[in-house]
Amino acid sequence: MARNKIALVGAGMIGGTLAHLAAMKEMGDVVLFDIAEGMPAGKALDLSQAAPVEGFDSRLKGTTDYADIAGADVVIVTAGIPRKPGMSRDDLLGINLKVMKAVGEGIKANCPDAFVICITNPLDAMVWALREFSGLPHNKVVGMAGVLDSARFRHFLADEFNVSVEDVTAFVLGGHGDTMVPVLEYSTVAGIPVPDLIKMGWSTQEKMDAIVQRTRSGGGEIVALLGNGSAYYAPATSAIQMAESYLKDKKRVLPCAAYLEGQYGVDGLYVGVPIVIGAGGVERIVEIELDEAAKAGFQVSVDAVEELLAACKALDSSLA
Ligand code: A3D
Repeated sequence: MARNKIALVGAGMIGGTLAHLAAMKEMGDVVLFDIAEGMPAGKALDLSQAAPVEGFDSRLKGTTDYADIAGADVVIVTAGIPRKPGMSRDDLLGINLKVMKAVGEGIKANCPDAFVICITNPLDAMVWALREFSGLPHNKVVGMAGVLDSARFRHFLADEFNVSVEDVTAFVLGGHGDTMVPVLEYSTVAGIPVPDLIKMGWSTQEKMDAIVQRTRSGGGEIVALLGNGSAYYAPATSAIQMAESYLKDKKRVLPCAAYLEGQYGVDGLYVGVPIVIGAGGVERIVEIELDEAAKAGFQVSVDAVEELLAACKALDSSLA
């Protein structure tokens, strides 16, 4: 059986970390594509030289030629520019939209059967644009944000409750950004919902509210600390979890930006919701009953995504 092929479009901070993780997990052979000359080949060579020490047999190649991503089973897209301190994700729109056009066309020409995971920000708009430019079916193009946002939420909750991160599940809906909706009622420690834990005296509503707020601005906190760029370890690991669920047909239930066609009252947008990822790509969209507060929060998020799509359409007439 041939090895899987994983193409990473964008070989920067997240792209390099993705290559390292994919190789260490022997998920398949890895192609690092970037427009920067030399850099993807340098990273591929460096990682290949880690192989004898770690004992992984993935083959790694760096390239500036789209032909090298031909036949990829999974494509993870980080091409574009990240945030600098003081920038919002939306400030990236104009530049990254043009990048999505080039990447979408590259995917369409070389690996139209791939499962595509977009990470480039502003996420919910870029995944939509990438799908439009690539012409791939909606169930084969998803955005990574919810796995990361809920991992941030889980980390803060585990820290507050002083329990293992493994026993904390968290639920985050909506767009990636300040309008995301962490849902406490569906966030648990070993199955016990957070509101019950508050009743049990494990924490207070005030502390939970502060954690929700810190989760919403979790990316910005790291941007401010790094001073030059945005988070990359946790974003990479989150996308790898999604890729593994597809390649191994694990059918994980993961929060991702998925294309909605009527679910949650939304039609024709990519928004963060729980989905099942298996060999068929997005195999199911999990539609849960939301209370009034979560519904209102979700709507704010949907409105923000709609605004970004309108901006994309204004910038590129082929999207209108
Ligand atoms: P960075 O290290 O700058 O890497 C981006 C790479 O893209 C660079 O190596 C560029 O040379 C390359 N690139 C630019 N234009 C093209 C092109 N047309 N084709 C191919 N490659 C190109 O950034 P990063 O890896 O830190 O972040 C990548 C993206 O992910 C940014 O847009 C971030 O905002 C975004 N991001 C998203 C999340 C989410 O949770 C959604 C989290 C963190 C970062």
